[in-house]
Amino acid sequence: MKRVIGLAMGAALACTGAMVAAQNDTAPAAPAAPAAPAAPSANEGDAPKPAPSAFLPTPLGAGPWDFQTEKAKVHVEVVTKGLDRPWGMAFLPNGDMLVTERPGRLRIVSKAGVLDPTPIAGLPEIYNVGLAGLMDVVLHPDFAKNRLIYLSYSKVDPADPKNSTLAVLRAKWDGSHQLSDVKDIFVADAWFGKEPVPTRCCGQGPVYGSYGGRMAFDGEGYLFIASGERNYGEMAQKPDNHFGKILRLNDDGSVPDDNPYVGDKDWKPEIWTTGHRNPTGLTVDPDFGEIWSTEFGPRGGDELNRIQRGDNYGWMDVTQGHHYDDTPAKFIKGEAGFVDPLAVWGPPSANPGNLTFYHGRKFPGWDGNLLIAMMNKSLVRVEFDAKGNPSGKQEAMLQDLKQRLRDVRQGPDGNIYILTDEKEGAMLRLTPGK
Ligand SMILES: [Ca+2]
Repeated sequence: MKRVIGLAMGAALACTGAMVAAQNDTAPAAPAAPAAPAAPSANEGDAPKPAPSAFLPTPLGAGPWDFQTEKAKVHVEVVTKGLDRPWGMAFLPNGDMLVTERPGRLRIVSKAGVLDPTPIAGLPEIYNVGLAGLMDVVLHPDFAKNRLIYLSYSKVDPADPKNSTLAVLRAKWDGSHQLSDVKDIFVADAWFGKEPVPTRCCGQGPVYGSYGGRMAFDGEGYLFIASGERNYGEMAQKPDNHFGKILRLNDDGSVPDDNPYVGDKDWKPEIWTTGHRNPTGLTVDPDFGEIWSTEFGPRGGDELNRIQRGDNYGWMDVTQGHHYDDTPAKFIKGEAGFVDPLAVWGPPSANPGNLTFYHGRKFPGWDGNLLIAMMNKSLVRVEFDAKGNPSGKQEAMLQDLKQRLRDVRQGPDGNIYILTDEKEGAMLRLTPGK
């Protein structure tokens, strides 16, 4: 099954350019953001200071809200407020949820929607300057038996408070307010920020951004980690580091023997794919086992990619976005040796967060579609063609909420859960409307 699909998709890649062009036409309408005076700090779509009005947060309100979308009626309700920049969520076997907050807290939200006021203790020191902080949470595939969880975060260099990197810890959590057996199973060789900061091209952003940080287990129990290029794009094409790479590890952090570059002394063995900018979306299609990722382009050039073993996704040689200082991109698309995105947005940027495949019948017409949480304040639904590629048909939804959307997941109840990337952040639940 997988092989057949793989072949079909390989053939389909040949016409990627045309599809991308088509999708540009149907890209969701993003608010026409005024050019930010401090453009590089607008990485990840965060508000520059002073903030133009388009970037100011809008209070969510109490809800609920009902929307008639193209194919389905959607009822949106607040599960909980009181979350500070929530970044990732994981559903527990009993229906409760773990939620990360970027400043460095791990919270419990009960199945009934009650936010436990006491964060779970036992996290290491977390670097939370700028867009750094605590990022994703995932459960071990055998969590019900072994109680292991994984957290991605930005780790500070004990010897230099300006130097940081992406790290992943594994811990045991017994359901209390305390983690145990906390251990880094991966620390990216992507330390950056110490002075003197190397000279970089193209007006790249601050040294405390672009960590990536999203994680996902595939059906075979391998842990995939999206590692950002830290606004040091010159490193993303170099194989001897973890800047701008997607990585594949065993559940204990060791390197699987069949990773593509194992045994090649020029490459870090954890590397699965290379040439990424800031991938903050990563998911596994439960039907086909494929891995999909979103990543931030520079100004525009945000991407949706199917992540395949050993491929090179281009950054920073190939991009359909604009560099912040208007340096022309070296290559745009169709370059030999590089994989082009299957959908691309902007400029203006859509700022994609996490993504998930929806499977079910609660939302008519959505089965098999991708849902992408966008920080341009929309939930984008991506349709597919018969070959399993994005068809070019997209729908942007939930814009009326005016919330930056960071994470989207399908819950065990078949409903859709969203985290808003706001200081006054919330978890939302989408159920079928009437
Ligand atoms: Ca790319």
